[in-house]
Amino acid sequence: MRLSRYFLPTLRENPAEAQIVSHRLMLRAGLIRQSAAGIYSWLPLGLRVLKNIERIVREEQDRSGAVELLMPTIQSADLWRESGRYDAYGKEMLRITDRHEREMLFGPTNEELITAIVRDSIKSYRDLPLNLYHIQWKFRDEVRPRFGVMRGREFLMKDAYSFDIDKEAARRAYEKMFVAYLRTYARLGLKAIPMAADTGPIGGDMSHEFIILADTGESAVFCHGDLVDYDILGTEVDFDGDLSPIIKRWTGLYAATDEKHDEARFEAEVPANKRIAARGIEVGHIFYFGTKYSKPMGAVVAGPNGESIELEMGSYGIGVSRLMGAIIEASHDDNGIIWPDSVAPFKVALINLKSGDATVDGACDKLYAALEAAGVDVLYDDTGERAGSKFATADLIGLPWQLHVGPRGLANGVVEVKSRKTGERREIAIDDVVDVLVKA
Ligand code: 5CA
Repeated sequence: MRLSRYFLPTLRENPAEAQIVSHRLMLRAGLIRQSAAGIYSWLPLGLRVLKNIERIVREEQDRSGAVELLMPTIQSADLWRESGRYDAYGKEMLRITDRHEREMLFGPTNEELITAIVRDSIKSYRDLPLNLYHIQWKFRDEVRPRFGVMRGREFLMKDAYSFDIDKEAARRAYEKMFVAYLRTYARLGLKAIPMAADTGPIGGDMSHEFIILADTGESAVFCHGDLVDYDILGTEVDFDGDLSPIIKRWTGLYAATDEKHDEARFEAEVPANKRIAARGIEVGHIFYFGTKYSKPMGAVVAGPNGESIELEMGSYGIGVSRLMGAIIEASHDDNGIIWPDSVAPFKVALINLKSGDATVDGACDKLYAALEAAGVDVLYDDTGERAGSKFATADLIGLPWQLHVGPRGLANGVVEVKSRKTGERREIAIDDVVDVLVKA
């Protein structure tokens, strides 16, 4: 992509309304714009990151055996009356009346709708287990939307719903999601710690929140320090096999959110030098709630002996749009964002240090074409801005690699490659640079 033909409205100054670094950087780097309190437009660069996060979330859901579908944003109030949550949900639910005076709502979550779909579609225990998910916009009329996409009113969530014949099968479904979540966050370049959590309006009796430690997080959390260094990507995972050793490892050490915290246990189980009492960002939340929805909604199947069995259910959420803020909180410096490779909107910022100079323009055009041909995503800064301003923009938007091309280097047959993460700069022969960046 040529920057001259792109839409990247960056801001030089810190926007006054943004209190935390991720919100400031998302506005400054031209990723989002607010359209109303807690409601954002995703500008082209932000949308590319959002799609990348979504892709990784999807790949890991699919790998674990969950199946994607897409449910609508607008739901019927009648459905929510079946579970009793229409009145219980309160002011957070955005209620809408259509032209026929029918009561509708903008979905804050989807337990009722998915339960109705499954209830009306499957009749036998042979159709189980089943885990269905979608990635869809939600609306919650939060009292205090804040911190940009961290606590939005409209936000993108991945929500999965598992249906099983008994508790044991439901526990397996829960474990699969637990491990899929660990893999998802690790691939996003994040250290997320699963912590025992409260179930709130979703309900149920087993629940974990996945927490990124960050001073700007809204939750107070407590955990054993060793959990921070646990690594899932080095572990072989067989989703059809026994996942309990992985679950035991991650739940064997103390980790709890504020609501579940037990100070006496914390002090007894965690040595003083390993105690972490910190703040965190909740990037995912999983629940097992048995028959809480299947019972009132009549979601049953015939068991092996023809008996009627209420489905055992769980639900599993990932805050897809919130994750973008969390990634930035975890990965930035004074100059801007530092995207992990896996979600970066482009891999390379190609910077023409002297636009208008025929030799430099020619070399940049060639490199741009060669990189694109090699499958490398490049944002080519071909604008007439000064070099200093181009460097600042490249640092702000945080692409993993910068390729600086100027007359002095070209005279010696070299270009400069800079790593955004380490700041390290290397001169590389112009003929080798495409290869180097493909492999980087
Ligand atoms: N139905 C269940 C699981 S599918 C559910 O709704 N769970 S939840 O309420 O915990 O939300 C799931 C995830 O969505 C949270 O862990 C959080 O990462 C994200 N989330 C929740 N509220 C917001 C919000 N207002 N803004 C941004 N992300 C949010």
